[in-house]
Amino acid sequence: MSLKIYLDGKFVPEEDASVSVFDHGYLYGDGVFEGIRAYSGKVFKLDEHVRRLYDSARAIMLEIPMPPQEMAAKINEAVNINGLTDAYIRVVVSRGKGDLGLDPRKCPRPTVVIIAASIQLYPQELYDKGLEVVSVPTNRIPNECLNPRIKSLNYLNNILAKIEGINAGVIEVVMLNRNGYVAECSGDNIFCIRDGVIRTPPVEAGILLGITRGTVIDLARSKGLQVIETNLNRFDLYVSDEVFLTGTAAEVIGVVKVDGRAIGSGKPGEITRTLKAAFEELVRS
Ligand code: PXG
Repeated sequence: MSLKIYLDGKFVPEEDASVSVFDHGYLYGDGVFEGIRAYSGKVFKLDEHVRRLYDSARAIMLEIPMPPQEMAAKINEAVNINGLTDAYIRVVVSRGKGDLGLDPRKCPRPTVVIIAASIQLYPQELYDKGLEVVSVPTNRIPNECLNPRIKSLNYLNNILAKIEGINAGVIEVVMLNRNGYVAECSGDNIFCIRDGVIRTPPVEAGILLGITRGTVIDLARSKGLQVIETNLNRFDLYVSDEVFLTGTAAEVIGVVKVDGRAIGSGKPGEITRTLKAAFEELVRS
Protein backbone atom coordinates (compact mmCIF):
# COMPACT_ATOMS: atom_id res chain seq x y z
CA MET A 1 0.00 0.00 0.00
CA SER A 2 1.23 3.45 -0.85
CA LEU A 3 2.27 5.63 2.06
CA LYS A 4 1.26 9.22 2.51
CA ILE A 5 4.33 11.40 2.88
CA TYR A 6 4.38 14.88 4.32
CA LEU A 7 6.20 17.13 1.82
CA ASP A 8 6.35 20.92 2.10
CA GLY A 9 3.01 21.54 3.73
CA LYS A 10 0.85 18.64 2.57
CA PHE A 11 0.49 14.87 2.58
CA VAL A 12 1.06 13.32 -0.84
CA PRO A 13 1.16 9.70 -2.09
CA GLU A 14 4.70 8.33 -2.00
CA GLU A 15 4.77 8.14 -5.81
CA ASP A 16 4.45 11.92 -5.87
CA ALA A 17 6.82 12.60 -2.99
CA SER A 18 9.82 13.80 -5.00
CA VAL A 19 12.48 16.37 -4.20
CA SER A 20 14.45 18.38 -6.77
CA VAL A 21 17.96 17.32 -7.83
CA PHE A 22 18.85 20.95 -7.08
CA ASP A 23 17.95 20.48 -3.42
CA HIS A 24 21.05 21.20 -1.35
CA GLY A 25 20.19 18.25 0.87
CA TYR A 26 20.92 16.11 -2.18
CA LEU A 27 23.75 18.20 -3.65
CA TYR A 28 25.67 18.82 -0.43
CA GLY A 29 24.08 16.89 2.42
CA ASP A 30 23.03 20.31 3.71
CA GLY A 31 20.25 19.60 6.18
CA VAL A 32 19.25 17.80 9.36
CA PHE A 33 17.10 14.82 10.28
CA GLU A 34 15.58 12.72 13.03
CA GLY A 35 14.77 9.02 13.37
CA ILE A 36 11.85 8.45 15.71
CA ARG A 37 9.61 5.54 16.69
CA ALA A 38 5.98 5.16 17.57
CA TYR A 39 4.84 2.37 19.88
CA SER A 40 1.18 1.38 20.16
CA GLY A 41 0.10 4.55 18.40
CA LYS A 42 2.16 6.93 20.53
CA VAL A 43 5.29 8.67 19.27
CA PHE A 44 8.11 7.94 21.71
CA LYS A 45 9.87 11.00 23.21
CA LEU A 46 8.37 13.24 20.54
CA ASP A 47 9.23 16.53 22.30
CA GLU A 48 12.85 15.46 22.80
CA HIS A 49 13.24 14.52 19.13
CA VAL A 50 11.63 17.76 17.93
CA ARG A 51 13.87 19.76 20.25
CA ARG A 52 16.98 17.99 18.95
CA LEU A 53 15.84 18.60 15.35
CA TYR A 54 15.45 22.32 15.99
CA ASP A 55 18.79 22.45 17.83
CA SER A 56 20.49 20.74 14.87
CA ALA A 57 18.83 23.20 12.48
CA ARG A 58 19.82 26.20 14.58
CA ALA A 59 23.43 25.04 14.69
CA ILE A 60 23.60 25.02 10.89
CA MET A 61 21.59 28.26 10.57
CA LEU A 62 18.65 26.54 8.96
CA GLU A 63 15.30 28.02 9.85
CA ILE A 64 12.61 25.36 9.85
CA PRO A 65 9.55 27.04 8.29
CA MET A 66 7.11 26.05 11.05
CA PRO A 67 7.10 26.24 14.84
CA PRO A 68 8.09 23.11 16.83
CA GLN A 69 4.50 22.52 18.02
CA GLU A 70 3.31 22.32 14.42
CA MET A 71 6.16 19.94 13.56
CA ALA A 72 5.13 17.69 16.45
CA ALA A 73 1.52 17.76 15.27
CA LYS A 74 2.53 16.86 11.70
CA ILE A 75 4.66 13.95 12.97
CA ASN A 76 1.65 12.59 14.86
CA GLU A 77 -0.52 13.13 11.78
CA ALA A 78 1.96 11.23 9.59
CA VAL A 79 1.59 8.18 11.83
CA ASN A 80 -2.21 8.40 12.05
CA ILE A 81 -2.93 9.16 8.39
CA ASN A 82 -1.07 5.97 7.44
CA GLY A 83 -2.99 3.89 9.99
CA LEU A 84 0.23 2.93 11.78
CA THR A 85 0.56 2.00 15.44
CA ASP A 86 4.18 0.86 15.54
CA ALA A 87 6.19 2.99 13.17
CA TYR A 88 9.56 4.29 12.18
CA ILE A 89 9.47 8.00 11.43
CA ARG A 90 12.06 9.90 9.45
CA VAL A 91 11.92 13.69 9.54
CA VAL A 92 14.20 15.46 7.07
CA VAL A 93 14.67 19.20 6.75
CA SER A 94 17.08 20.19 4.01
CA ARG A 95 18.34 23.60 2.93
CA GLY A 96 15.99 23.34 -0.03
CA LYS A 97 16.20 23.90 -3.76
CA GLY A 98 18.79 26.36 -5.00
CA ASP A 99 21.38 27.06 -7.69
CA LEU A 100 24.56 25.04 -7.86
CA GLY A 101 27.10 26.37 -5.40
CA LEU A 102 27.53 25.93 -1.67
CA ASP A 103 26.01 29.25 -0.65
CA PRO A 104 22.94 28.42 1.45
CA ARG A 105 21.50 31.82 0.59
CA LYS A 106 20.78 30.33 -2.85
CA CYS A 107 18.01 28.29 -1.23
CA PRO A 108 14.97 30.42 -0.41
CA ARG A 109 12.88 27.70 1.26
CA PRO A 110 13.87 24.60 3.26
CA THR A 111 12.35 21.29 2.17
CA VAL A 112 10.44 19.49 4.94
CA VAL A 113 9.72 15.76 4.63
CA ILE A 114 8.10 13.41 7.15
CA ILE A 115 8.01 9.69 6.36
CA ALA A 116 6.17 7.33 8.69
CA ALA A 117 6.63 3.69 7.73
CA SER A 118 6.39 0.31 9.33
CA ILE A 119 9.63 -0.69 10.97
CA GLN A 120 12.18 -3.39 10.30
CA LEU A 121 13.22 -4.81 13.65
CA TYR A 122 16.56 -6.47 14.27
CA PRO A 123 16.18 -10.26 14.49
CA GLN A 124 15.40 -11.45 18.05
CA GLU A 125 18.43 -13.73 17.82
CA LEU A 126 20.74 -10.70 17.98
CA TYR A 127 19.21 -9.66 21.30
CA ASP A 128 19.38 -13.17 22.75
CA LYS A 129 22.97 -13.86 21.69
CA GLY A 130 24.35 -10.33 21.76
CA LEU A 131 26.30 -8.40 19.16
CA GLU A 132 29.91 -8.62 18.17
CA VAL A 133 31.53 -5.26 17.41
CA VAL A 134 34.96 -4.05 16.36
CA SER A 135 36.68 -0.69 16.69
CA VAL A 136 37.39 0.83 13.30
CA PRO A 137 40.11 3.05 11.80
CA THR A 138 37.73 5.87 10.85
CA ASN A 139 37.55 8.27 13.83
CA ARG A 140 34.39 10.07 14.79
CA ILE A 141 34.55 13.54 13.29
CA PRO A 142 35.84 16.08 15.87
CA ASN A 143 33.45 18.50 17.55
CA GLU A 144 35.40 21.40 16.05
CA CYS A 145 34.84 20.14 12.47
CA LEU A 146 31.21 19.09 12.42
CA ASN A 147 29.78 18.60 15.88
CA PRO A 148 28.31 15.08 16.14
CA ARG A 149 25.51 16.59 18.24
CA ILE A 150 24.18 17.93 14.95
CA LYS A 151 22.16 15.14 13.37
CA SER A 152 23.06 16.33 9.89
CA LEU A 153 22.50 14.79 6.48
CA ASN A 154 26.28 14.24 6.28
CA TYR A 155 26.48 10.66 7.53
CA LEU A 156 29.54 9.62 5.51
CA ASN A 157 31.72 9.58 8.63
CA ASN A 158 29.41 6.95 10.11
CA ILE A 159 28.89 5.13 6.80
CA LEU A 160 32.65 4.75 6.27
CA ALA A 161 32.92 3.27 9.76
CA LYS A 162 29.98 0.97 9.02
CA ILE A 163 31.65 -0.22 5.78
CA GLU A 164 34.77 -1.07 7.78
CA GLY A 165 32.55 -3.08 10.12
CA ILE A 166 30.83 -4.89 7.26
CA ASN A 167 34.26 -5.74 5.80
CA ALA A 168 35.16 -7.22 9.19
CA GLY A 169 31.91 -9.21 9.34
CA VAL A 170 30.05 -7.21 12.01
CA ILE A 171 26.97 -4.98 11.81
CA GLU A 172 27.93 -2.30 14.34
CA VAL A 173 31.28 -0.69 15.13
CA VAL A 174 32.98 1.31 17.85
CA MET A 175 34.20 4.70 16.68
CA LEU A 176 36.99 6.41 18.63
CA ASN A 177 37.65 10.12 18.72
CA ARG A 178 40.91 11.79 17.72
CA ASN A 179 42.23 11.36 21.29
CA GLY A 180 41.73 7.60 21.16
CA TYR A 181 38.76 7.61 23.50
CA VAL A 182 35.58 5.74 22.71
CA ALA A 183 32.96 8.03 21.15
CA GLU A 184 29.97 6.02 19.94
CA CYS A 185 28.88 3.52 17.32
CA SER A 186 27.85 4.26 13.73
CA GLY A 187 24.18 4.60 14.74
CA ASP A 188 24.09 3.83 18.46
CA ASN A 189 25.52 5.08 21.75
CA ILE A 190 27.67 2.76 23.86
CA PHE A 191 27.76 1.87 27.58
CA CYS A 192 29.94 -0.44 29.64
CA ILE A 193 29.53 -1.86 33.12
CA ARG A 194 32.13 -2.98 35.64
CA ASP A 195 31.51 -3.91 39.27
CA GLY A 196 27.94 -2.68 38.92
CA VAL A 197 28.91 0.84 37.76
CA ILE A 198 27.60 1.94 34.38
CA ARG A 199 29.82 4.22 32.29
CA THR A 200 29.27 5.97 28.98
CA PRO A 201 31.26 8.57 27.03
CA PRO A 202 30.39 12.22 27.80
CA VAL A 203 29.14 14.66 25.17
CA GLU A 204 32.66 16.15 24.96
CA ALA A 205 33.89 12.84 23.53
CA GLY A 206 32.09 13.84 20.32
CA ILE A 207 28.81 11.99 20.22
CA LEU A 208 25.20 12.37 19.25
CA LEU A 209 23.27 12.87 22.47
CA GLY A 210 20.98 9.92 21.89
CA ILE A 211 17.41 10.11 23.10
CA THR A 212 17.60 6.40 23.99
CA ARG A 213 20.89 7.05 25.82
CA GLY A 214 19.19 9.70 27.96
CA THR A 215 16.19 7.47 28.60
CA VAL A 216 18.36 4.54 29.67
CA ILE A 217 20.50 6.75 31.96
CA ASP A 218 17.29 7.94 33.67
CA LEU A 219 15.94 4.38 33.94
CA ALA A 220 19.19 3.08 35.44
CA ARG A 221 19.38 5.89 38.00
CA SER A 222 15.74 5.38 38.95
CA LYS A 223 16.69 1.79 39.79
CA GLY A 224 19.47 3.02 42.07
CA LEU A 225 22.24 2.12 39.61
CA GLN A 226 25.23 4.43 39.32
CA VAL A 227 25.79 5.97 35.87
CA ILE A 228 28.92 7.99 35.12
CA GLU A 229 29.60 9.96 31.96
CA THR A 230 33.35 9.64 31.52
CA ASN A 231 36.01 9.05 28.89
CA LEU A 232 36.57 5.40 28.07
CA ASN A 233 39.25 3.73 26.01
CA ARG A 234 39.24 0.35 24.31
CA PHE A 235 40.87 -1.28 27.34
CA ASP A 236 37.91 -0.20 29.47
CA LEU A 237 35.59 -2.01 27.06
CA TYR A 238 37.75 -5.15 26.97
CA VAL A 239 37.71 -5.57 30.75
CA SER A 240 34.03 -4.78 31.22
CA ASP A 241 31.55 -7.20 32.75
CA GLU A 242 28.91 -5.96 30.28
CA VAL A 243 28.71 -3.72 27.22
CA PHE A 244 25.49 -2.58 25.58
CA LEU A 245 24.33 -0.17 22.89
CA THR A 246 21.32 2.14 22.77
CA GLY A 247 19.51 3.69 19.83
CA THR A 248 16.10 4.35 18.38
CA ALA A 249 16.34 1.35 16.06
CA ALA A 250 18.15 -1.11 18.37
CA GLU A 251 16.61 0.11 21.67
CA VAL A 252 18.95 -1.66 24.15
CA ILE A 253 21.16 -4.46 22.84
CA GLY A 254 23.92 -6.42 24.54
CA VAL A 255 27.46 -6.65 23.13
CA VAL A 256 29.32 -9.88 23.77
CA LYS A 257 32.55 -9.37 21.85
CA VAL A 258 34.71 -6.29 21.24
CA ASP A 259 37.72 -6.63 18.91
CA GLY A 260 37.67 -10.39 19.42
CA ARG A 261 37.64 -10.15 23.25
CA ALA A 262 34.69 -11.88 24.88
CA ILE A 263 32.89 -9.52 27.26
CA GLY A 264 31.97 -10.92 30.67
CA SER A 265 30.39 -14.34 30.36
CA GLY A 266 30.09 -14.01 26.57
CA LYS A 267 26.31 -13.56 26.87
CA PRO A 268 24.28 -10.35 27.36
CA GLY A 269 24.71 -9.43 31.02
CA GLU A 270 22.22 -9.15 33.85
CA ILE A 271 22.14 -5.35 34.11
CA THR A 272 21.82 -5.09 30.33
CA ARG A 273 18.83 -7.47 30.44
CA THR A 274 17.28 -5.53 33.32
CA LEU A 275 17.62 -2.23 31.45
CA LYS A 276 16.31 -3.73 28.24
CA ALA A 277 13.25 -5.04 30.08
CA ALA A 278 12.71 -1.66 31.78
CA PHE A 279 12.97 0.10 28.42
CA GLU A 280 10.44 -2.27 26.86
CA GLU A 281 8.07 -1.70 29.74
CA LEU A 282 8.44 2.07 29.37
CA VAL A 283 7.72 2.15 25.63
CA ARG A 284 4.68 -0.06 26.03
CA SER A 285 3.25 1.81 29.03
N1 PXG B 1 24.66 7.92 17.52
C1 PXG B 1 24.44 8.15 16.23
C2 PXG B 1 25.56 8.55 15.36
C3 PXG B 1 23.15 7.99 15.70
O1 PXG B 1 22.93 8.23 14.41
C4 PXG B 1 22.38 7.35 17.90
C5 PXG B 1 23.67 7.54 18.36
C6 PXG B 1 21.30 6.96 18.87
O2 PXG B 1 20.45 8.09 19.10
P1 PXG B 1 18.92 7.92 19.46
O3 PXG B 1 18.42 9.30 19.63
O4 PXG B 1 18.27 7.21 18.31
O5 PXG B 1 18.87 7.12 20.70
C7 PXG B 1 22.10 7.57 16.54
C8 PXG B 1 20.71 7.41 16.02
C9 PXG B 1 18.81 4.87 10.80
C10 PXG B 1 18.65 5.41 12.17
O6 PXG B 1 17.84 4.94 10.04
C11 PXG B 1 19.75 5.92 12.83
C12 PXG B 1 19.58 6.44 14.10
C13 PXG B 1 18.37 6.44 14.69
C14 PXG B 1 17.28 5.92 14.01
C15 PXG B 1 17.42 5.39 12.74
O7 PXG B 1 19.89 4.39 10.46
N2 PXG B 1 20.70 6.93 14.70
